[in-house]
Amino acid sequence: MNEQVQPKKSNNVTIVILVISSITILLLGYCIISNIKKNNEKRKEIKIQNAEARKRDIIFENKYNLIRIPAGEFKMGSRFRESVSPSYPRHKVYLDEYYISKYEVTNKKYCDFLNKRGKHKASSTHPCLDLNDRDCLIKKLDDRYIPKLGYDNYPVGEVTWYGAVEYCKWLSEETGLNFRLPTEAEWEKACRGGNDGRWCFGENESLLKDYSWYSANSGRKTHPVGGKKPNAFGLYDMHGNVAEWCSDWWSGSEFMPCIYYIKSPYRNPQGPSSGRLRTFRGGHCCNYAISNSSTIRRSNGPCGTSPYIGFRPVMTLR
Ligand SMILES: [Ca+2]
Ligand SMILES: [Ca+2]
Repeated sequence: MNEQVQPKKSNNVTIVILVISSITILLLGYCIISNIKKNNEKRKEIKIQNAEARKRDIIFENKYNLIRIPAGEFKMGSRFRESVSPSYPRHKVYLDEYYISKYEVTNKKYCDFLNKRGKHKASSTHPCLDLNDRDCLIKKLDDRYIPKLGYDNYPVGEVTWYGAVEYCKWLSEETGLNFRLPTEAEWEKACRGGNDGRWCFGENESLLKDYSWYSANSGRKTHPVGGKKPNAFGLYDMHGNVAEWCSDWWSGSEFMPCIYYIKSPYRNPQGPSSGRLRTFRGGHCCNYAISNSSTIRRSNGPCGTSPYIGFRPVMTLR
């Protein structure tokens, strides 16, 4: 009797093991397949997002001359203490994504703004533009602001910091997008175009004439925007032509390290919280090569004007 029961028991155990193994294999298979499915869906979603972002970038570039600067880290400031500007010490900075204008703002665009506004005052005390300066390339004729003959496509100069800020506010209202002046960090990252050197193309000074209107080739005059080579991001005249207002209060004094650079926050630095002067960057058509570098920093009172200080806006999606 016993001899017959023994094989039946072992058969049952085998069946149970087989059933459990099959269920485990089925479950494992299900997990693997659903994981592959999920990964494929994620990849598809990223692909769609990237395609949409590319489409958006093309629209922004074609419609508003904006170039996207991807989020990420860069090294800000000069490697060495230099006598030309307090751009030391070099420090790491992380910036969120932003868009920046391919060109300096022109007299023609600035006239569009002034004509919509109907006056060249930012407030009762702050002018947008030093219209009475004979160097100003914009004039008022029969209540209309127009560029002086032949200067439509030249960068606007004689513009105050307030005038640059007001233009960005107007552009935001016109387009429904969020325009403002760049921070110094945004300006410098855009200027470098991924290059750690003195200029956007590296250290070879003889190449500067291809990228910049500066003392050696400008005749001490500004020139139409976009006339030289763009940097690696596709931005024109970051070195020279007109220097460009930034949003930051000024920190620094000649021959000294920049105090703000020593304690600058790592993420999206906005500059000192208060001050007397505003920063402008990039050098201009009368500056020597060394003063047209990616790190050159200067300052002026927010109501100060010069034919050689203009600006370009940035735009952020958030
Ligand atoms: Ca410039
Ligand atoms: Ca002036």
